[in-house]
Amino acid sequence: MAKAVCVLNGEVKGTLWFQQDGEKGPVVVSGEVSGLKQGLHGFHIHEFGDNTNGCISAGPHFNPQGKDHGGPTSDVRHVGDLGNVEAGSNGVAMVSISDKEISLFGNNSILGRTLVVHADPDDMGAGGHELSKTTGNAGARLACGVIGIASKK
Ligand SMILES: [Cu+2]
Ligand SMILES: [Zn+2]
Repeated sequence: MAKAVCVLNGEVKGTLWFQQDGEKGPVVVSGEVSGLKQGLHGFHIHEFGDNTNGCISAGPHFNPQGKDHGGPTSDVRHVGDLGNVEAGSNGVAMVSISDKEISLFGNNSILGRTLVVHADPDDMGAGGHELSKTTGNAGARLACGVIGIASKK
């Protein structure tokens, strides 16, 4: 079992865990994000593990195959497109995602890259906005954190 972790820092807080059973298995993402406005918030892996200029220096969505933006179940998507998390009226989003594109191994590895939570919903490429095919028009980057190798405990 490979395991990674990300601590989000910014206007909202959170800790997310990534677990993968074997190199080909899906990655299960779990944890929570708190301090959010109620509703949907874009949730992506961005290309760089660089936070020197805050979440901006994380760069674009992780997209090793040069595809258009989409949603997690779209045929056409960035590897980093994990869709949205949804916060309740208490501002907390409980995250429970199983994704077949991201990996902790090989070309699609998310280790050393940045997880970003956005201010607005990700339209999964279908919003018709000029940004729909690149970012899902998910708005500002509320918080981010670099994904690192977790201890075994
Ligand atoms: Cu993003
Ligand atoms: Zn994307």
